[in-house]
Amino acid sequence: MLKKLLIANRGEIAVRVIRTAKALGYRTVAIYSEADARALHVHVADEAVCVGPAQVGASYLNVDAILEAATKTGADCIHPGYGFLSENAGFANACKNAGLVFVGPPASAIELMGSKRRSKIAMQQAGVPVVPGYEGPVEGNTASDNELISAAADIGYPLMIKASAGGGGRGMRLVQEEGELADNIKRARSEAKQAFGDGELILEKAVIEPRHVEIQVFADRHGNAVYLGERDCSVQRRHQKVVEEAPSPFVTPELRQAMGEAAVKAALACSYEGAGTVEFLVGKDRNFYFLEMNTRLQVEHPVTELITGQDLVAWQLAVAEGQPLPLQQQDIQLNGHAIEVRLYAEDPAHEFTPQTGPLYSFQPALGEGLRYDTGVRSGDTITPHYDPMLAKVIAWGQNRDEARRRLIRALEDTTVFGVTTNRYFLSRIIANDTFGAGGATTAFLQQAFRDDPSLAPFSPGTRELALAACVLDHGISGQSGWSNAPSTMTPMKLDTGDGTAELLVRKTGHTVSVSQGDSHHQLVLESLGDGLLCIIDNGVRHRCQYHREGDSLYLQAFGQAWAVRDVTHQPAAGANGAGSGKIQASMDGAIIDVLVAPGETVQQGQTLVILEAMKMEHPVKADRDGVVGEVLVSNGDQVKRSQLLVNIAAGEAAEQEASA
Ligand code: MV4
Repeated sequence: MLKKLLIANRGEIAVRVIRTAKALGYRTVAIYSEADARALHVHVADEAVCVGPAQVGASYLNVDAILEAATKTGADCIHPGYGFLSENAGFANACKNAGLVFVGPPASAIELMGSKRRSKIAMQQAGVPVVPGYEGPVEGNTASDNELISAAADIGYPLMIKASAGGGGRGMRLVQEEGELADNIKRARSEAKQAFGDGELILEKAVIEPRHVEIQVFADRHGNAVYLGERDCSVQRRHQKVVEEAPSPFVTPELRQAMGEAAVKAALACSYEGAGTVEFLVGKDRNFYFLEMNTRLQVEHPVTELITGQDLVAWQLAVAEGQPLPLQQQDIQLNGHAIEVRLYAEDPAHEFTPQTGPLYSFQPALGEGLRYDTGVRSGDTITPHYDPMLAKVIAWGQNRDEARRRLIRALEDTTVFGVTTNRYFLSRIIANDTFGAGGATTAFLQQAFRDDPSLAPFSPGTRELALAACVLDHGISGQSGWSNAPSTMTPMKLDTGDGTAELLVRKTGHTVSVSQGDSHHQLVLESLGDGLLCIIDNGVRHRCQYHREGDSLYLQAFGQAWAVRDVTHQPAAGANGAGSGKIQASMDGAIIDVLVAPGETVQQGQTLVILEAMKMEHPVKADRDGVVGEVLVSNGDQVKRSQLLVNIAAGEAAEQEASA
């Protein structure tokens, strides 16, 4: 019988695990980095131990400090969550050696599934369908370039080269024809050596426009294994999952059973224990192929929980205690449909750049069939140290359309003020016709969704600016009531992020008339208070939510969110809205490309360097026209947020313009 669980993770998954552990009567211990001292997961745990400074490597990956925290608090088991140490065989072993129960599979299973080459060979031997390809000799050495080249002739094209140690799309290359093969093998090998310290490669026939369907499995130490249906995670962006749902709209009952039985075979073949996910590619013809097995509880486990009515963390703890699985296969029933989206602090209009800063207000919209898994609350700060996921928003319905409608509603009513989010992007995906018809493959976002308006910056129009002016005007005048005497036209300047809007505002009683050049809009303000207000626009009442923070105003209405800063009383900005030319890093990261040199003439908006942060590439752009002065970084440099990267001086052209 286990009594005290240490959660070796942070954020929403730590909170999620603690919730079930407490419900089952465990005492809970959180760990945290210095940056997370006030985080929600620390707050909800019974006890918490600091395991080091903000950097991931120095805290949430610090095995010695984590084991010491367990010893010090008397924990008898460790839940690794996902990411961090969750699929680290060395950590699973270290727990065991320290007399602690690792809530997860045996180290041997983690290790096997960490190798594409070895896992594919093992799965093939167990009778699990794998993508036709070449894994090299069963025993012994890694395949040489020449062995791979001769194997490719039998596989045919297009084919994929994959790093054996890779995963989640890393170390993967698509080869269209024989002429491109040798060169790609060389590059893939050196990249894999660089990235994973292991140049081992495999080849696979490419499955065209596949769906990503994964099976949730569970196994206990008594030799039982079951599957709990599938999750469809086809909607991805650069190998990051965006939407996950269960069941898959593409999977028939027959296919579900066949895939489920194959996944159970996979678990039994590696003496699995606990929660696991077997990933498959599914072709248009509904053939399915083993891809990899994830030996952890996954981010998207809630959709499986909602359609099975089971608590997977409770199952994990039961299995870790040595109990048999709570249910047998015939007792596992699927009910209704669940869809999850990952709500991120990121900017879809600027290559999904992660956003950092204060989260002034976060109000999840609760309601029938809705679940939020989150690790943040109003008042927290989103830091550059970790993944900027704010919450998983999960909707359940009797059927897929009901789940979709509830999820769209939840996204529309959720407010996040302070950081830009992908909220609108997510609701547009769920509302999309191709997605609605169940037709989204892994190519969906790149194909059907490329020109969606949610990928462009939202420019508030006169109606949106009039609403902002109403709220700001009320605040500035500091009146508690409204005067019916007509006021004079008041000029107002609002910084909308991509320019300054100049408005004329006239207030008469509750009616506000706003002019922006030739454009006019009249609104009636019905009530105001506590961040919620009602406005009447052309006879229709609209709900509006807002948050005021100094000169800044964050707004959400008409299905959109936007922010303005009141700059009415501030001196004018530089000409053409040009910046200072001092280009800084917007977040901590690594420089992976430098595209300009000193003396080069650049234009506002031109990409200067590429910054890699949180597994994504971010172009850093010129904020003015001019000539590059200094370039203060080079390829491979680690940089801190706000660090100066490039200096741009006003060039000849810019000077001439200014003097003209
Ligand atoms: C493939 C494939 C097509 N054929 N393998 C990408 C992530 C990694 N887990 C495997 N991936 C793929 N492997 C063969 N033989 C296409 C992908 C793929 C993909 C897979 C799942 C979800 C999204 C994807 C997006 C692009 C490519």
